[in-house]
Formats: sequence, C-alpha cells, structure tokens
Amino acid sequence: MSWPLSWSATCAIAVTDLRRLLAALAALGLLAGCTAGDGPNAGPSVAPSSAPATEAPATEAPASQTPSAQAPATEREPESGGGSEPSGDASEQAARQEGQDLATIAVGLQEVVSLDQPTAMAVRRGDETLFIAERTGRVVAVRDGSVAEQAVLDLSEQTVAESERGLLGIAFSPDGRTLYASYTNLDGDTRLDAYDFADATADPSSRRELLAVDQPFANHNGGNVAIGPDDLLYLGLGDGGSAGDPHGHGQDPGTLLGSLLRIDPGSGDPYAIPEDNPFLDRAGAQPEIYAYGLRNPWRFSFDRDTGDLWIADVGQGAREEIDYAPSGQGARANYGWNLREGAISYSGEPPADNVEPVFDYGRDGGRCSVTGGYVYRGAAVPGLRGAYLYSDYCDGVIRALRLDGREVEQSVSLDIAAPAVVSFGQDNDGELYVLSLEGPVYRLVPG
Ligand SMILES: [Ca+2]
Ligand SMILES: [Ca+2]
Repeated sequence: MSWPLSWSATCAIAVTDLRRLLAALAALGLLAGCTAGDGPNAGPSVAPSSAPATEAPATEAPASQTPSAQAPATEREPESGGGSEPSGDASEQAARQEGQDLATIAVGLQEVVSLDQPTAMAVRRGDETLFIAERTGRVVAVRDGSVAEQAVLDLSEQTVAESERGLLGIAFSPDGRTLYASYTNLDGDTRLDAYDFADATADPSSRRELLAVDQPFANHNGGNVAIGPDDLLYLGLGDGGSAGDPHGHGQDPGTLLGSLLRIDPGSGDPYAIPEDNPFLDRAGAQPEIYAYGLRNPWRFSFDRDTGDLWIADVGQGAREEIDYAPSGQGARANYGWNLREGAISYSGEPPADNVEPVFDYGRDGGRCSVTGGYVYRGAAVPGLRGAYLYSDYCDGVIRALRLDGREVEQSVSLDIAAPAVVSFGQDNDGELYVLSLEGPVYRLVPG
C-alpha cells in the first residue's frame, strides 16, 4: 500500500496519534533528548512509569512536544542554495540527477511488513533477504514482503525492551558468515556479540562476546553497528545517559562511552585493534575509539558509493545534529559533546579539536530526536541520489539534505512521514527503508 502522505494527512495522523506516540516515547524512550530531565516543562502525559528510580530522572518532553493541533511549521524548508550545474565534461545523467533540486522530488512510503518494534536492518552481500532486528530481541528474515517463520536469532531471553534498551543493532561480516548483534543485556549493559551464520540462521551456541560495556544509566546506549568501507566494524556508544553527561564521558577518551568505536573482529581474540586507530599513541585513551565527543549517535552510516561517514547525534534539549566526515578522514574527530550541543555551546568553550556538525536543527514543529539514515544510492528515485536522508522520531517527517563539501547545498522535507521513525535500512540495491518503532517497515518509492 502506497502511502504518499499529503501534509494534511500527515498532520491528521500526527495529531490523532500524538498522545500515543508521546506515551510510547516516554515508555520506550529511544529518545535521548526526551528522556532525561532537560527542562522545566514536563508534559504530564509522558511521565514515565517504567524507568527505575535509580536510572534517569523523570522523563519529560520539551514544551514543543506538547500535543497540539498545530501543523508542522514548514512544508518545504527553504532551500539553502541552488542546484549546481553539471560539470562541463558532460559527466552524464547521473551527475545531472545528483544536482536535481530536491524540492521537486516526489516520493512515497510503501509498507513492506510490520514487526515488533523494529530497530535495525542489515543485508548480506549477494542475498536479497532483509534481516531486521526487533527491539524485543529477535532478528527476522523478510523475503518478498513475508517474514520467515523461524527467527534468524532470538535474544529475547538476553535483553529487555524498556527505556532505551533492547536489541539495538545488527550487521553482517563482509563475507556474510558472521552476524553481529548489539544489545543491552539483562543488567542494562551493552553487549556486542558475534554469531556464526549459515543456512539463513545464526547459531546461538556459537556466541562470541566481542565487547562488554557497563552502562551507568538506562538511556543513551547508542548501539548501532555497521561495517565500514574498510571492512572494519564500527559501533556507536552514547555518553552513558542521564542528562547533560554528568560523568563527562563525551570528552573523555578514557572511556568507550560517548564514542564511535572501530575494531577488527576478523582478527585477534576476540578482536584486533586496527593499526591506524587514532588513539593508540595517547596514554589513558581506549584504543577502540575512532571518534568521540558524541552524546547518543543512535544511528550512523557510511555512503556506500563514497565511504563518507554520517552520524546523527541526538541532542540534549536544544539542537539535533548531523556530523559528517569524508571517507577516511573521520579518525580522531571530536564532535564536541558535552561542551557543544549541535552548533551552540552547551557547557563550555569548544574543545581544541572540535568538529562542528554540518547541519543542526532545533525543536520547532515538535521535533525532538534526530534519526539518522543513509545517503540514497538506489535507482527507484534517481533525483535523490547523493542526498542524505534522515528523520526525527517525534514528527516522523523524512528529510533530505545535500552537501557541497561541508556546506549544506540544499535541505528539504520530502513531504512524507511515518509514525515513530526510529531507524532506516538500505538493501543491496541501495534502496532505502524506514523503520517505525510502532511496527511498520516501509520502502521508499517514487511518489
Ligand atoms: Ca546508558
Ligand atoms: Ca556535536
């Protein structure tokens, strides 16, 4: 069923479901900015009932999340620049398409399947199956719009989907013979496991624990795992939680928290540290760290064509940010938290090695928590090629931006939305999927 929402339809859904969404947000609370004592304007309908008293302070929503009948403030966000002309050497249609005005592109969302709180999607090279993680612990296989009866992996006895916890990330090794699963265990601590994968299933008895990281609070667990263009494994970890980074983990490379890690699970036991990891020469720093200064890099991805790194880092109470590093240039980046929140000050002067986001936005229009996606490289919507797609958990609007270097060339809403957009997926053809924590998984299609 195609779902090319008009704005009025989007708003109707948003208003009708807002109370439920906010309740889900508080109880499930994948939303960092929304979960931890950020401001004085607590929304009574989103008070948490599930968070243990020892965890984060009472959940609240920024005032902008208060249910209202107000429509999202903007339809098309203003263009920040014009489309560039294709270069003179007539480098063909692809180049022209990549310069297409994003505001002219019509897309829709087509529901593929509905699952139990889908949080992450992965594919194996040469395999058309979509592997999707459910927050409650299962990894399921989706083929031709149907869910295979037998789960690929079932961690539902090893994790609990509460607060921001659960099964949070999956990825396959480059050879497709290992499935990596990132989750919080029964104590709420981060685990990254590897499982042998064959005959469409992961062997639970083959479990190898790659990483075990204690989590001081229930929120900001990060948990996204992906294989980079260097075939190494990247894992994002939040600052550990609560609010404001009370332990200063973001700026401390002595802890794995608040960082993007890079390891080589294909060597060593249980893994090797890549020789060019950036902190090998720094006393007291954790050698797994690739970049730091992150608050909750809930979703990050690599451009499958260029290898560029995109990190969507969830903000505290003011700014949601998107960070970017050209291929091979992201090592040792300090993304600024908790001295910086987005492109503004949070608790001090910028660190000497600060890397500002390429894009950030505020909480207007009910937005609350950035959900990072992918650079579109599919064929279904050629005009989107080269644009980075992302959303926000609270308004679910799918947006696109295109960079020229580190400058935002264009930033638009694609005028489609889904409830509780928590993640994106990308298949082997570069087509994009949108995962709603309420269940549906959608495919991005021409509008
Ligand atoms: Ca945590
Ligand atoms: Ca930052």
